[in-house]
Amino acid sequence: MVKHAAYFRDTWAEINLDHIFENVKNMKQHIKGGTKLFAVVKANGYGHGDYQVAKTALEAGADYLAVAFLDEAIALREKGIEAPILVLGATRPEDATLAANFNIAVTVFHEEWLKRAVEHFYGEQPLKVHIKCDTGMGRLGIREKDELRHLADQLLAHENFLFEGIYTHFATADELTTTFYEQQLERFKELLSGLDSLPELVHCSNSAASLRFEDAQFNAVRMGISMYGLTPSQEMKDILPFPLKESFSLHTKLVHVKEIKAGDAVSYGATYIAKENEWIGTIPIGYADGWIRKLQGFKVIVDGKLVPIVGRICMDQCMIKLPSKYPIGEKVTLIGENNGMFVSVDDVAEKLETINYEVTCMIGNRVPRVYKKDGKTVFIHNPLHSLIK
Ligand code: PMH
Repeated sequence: MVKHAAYFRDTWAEINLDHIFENVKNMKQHIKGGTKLFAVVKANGYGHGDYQVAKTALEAGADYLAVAFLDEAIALREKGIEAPILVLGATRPEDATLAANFNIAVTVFHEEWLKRAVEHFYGEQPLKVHIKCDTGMGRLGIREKDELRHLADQLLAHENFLFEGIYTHFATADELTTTFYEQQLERFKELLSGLDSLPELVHCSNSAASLRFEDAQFNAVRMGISMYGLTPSQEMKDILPFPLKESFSLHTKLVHVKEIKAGDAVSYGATYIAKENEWIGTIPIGYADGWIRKLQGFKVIVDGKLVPIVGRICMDQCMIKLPSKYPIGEKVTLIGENNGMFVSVDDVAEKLETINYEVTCMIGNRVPRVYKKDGKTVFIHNPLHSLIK
């Protein structure tokens, strides 16, 4: 029988599950005893893979999962995740029954939603609901105390709805100046003070606040970026209470190596012209994988050396200038470690004038995820096909 590889192009992202495990464990130890931890695995686990990250986070002590949309929650259920899941974004009231039947908690932030959900509801078990308060983010959430109180009363009056949690989200917890953060926290406390009783879960801290502020922990925190080993902001890099271990790396291999002459051009637009005889390597990754054209000129690692991407990045390939002739099949690292040299997610973010969050989310699903534990491959996820493995 022919044994197939799980993917047939030598470009892959490696996800270090031990690092995710350690980051969650460290956060669990860092927060107050008894505080629940939500592992935020929306957007395919910030590009790392929803299922493997969720499983690892739960093993490391996470109590609850959070995603952005109902589809993401259902996807986790279909993959066998039984832990509680909260949808942080908007869910259609018509889909309340579906959420309840999958035992997925949803976020509610206006009364009209509840009215319509009640009309449509025929779930076999009650729907768990968290109320979202807008204390300054200006995104989703109730802003007024009276409105909150009224919504909470309505929720409590319906036996099909279980008022399980209340939360808000910080806009600036990752900034060294804390004025706006403090205003939001005060606003949240003020809103809570209007309720006769609090639900089981009160939560407002993202990674930044969980790492920095004990007074915002209430009885649960929501850990996203730091679970993946990335700092919530560059400002926070020097004040982290424990080291975060980066878990995402990106690799490919040389598929063509050639010597071009002085004056020869490389790639679309013929914008790169060799100044002398140069060794050019072609790597099979391009903008369709999320390695976008703005990364032209950025450095990748070959044999522990930083080498530049030359010429325009194509849809599926790009070219690099090698210091000398290298064999086809030589490993090229775009993010992560290669022979003692390291390019971090933050380095890529800096080049792209963006944040680390965006970088790992950008690497598309054409790039298979290879999961590592104790240095060994434990799972390969390639959503393109199932010829395995
Ligand atoms: N809670 C909510 C409601 C969120 O939107 C996010 C991240 C988190 C928790 C986790 O935050 P952390 O990754 O900083 O720990 N949401 C987003 C977002 O909407 N854009 O970037 C991050």
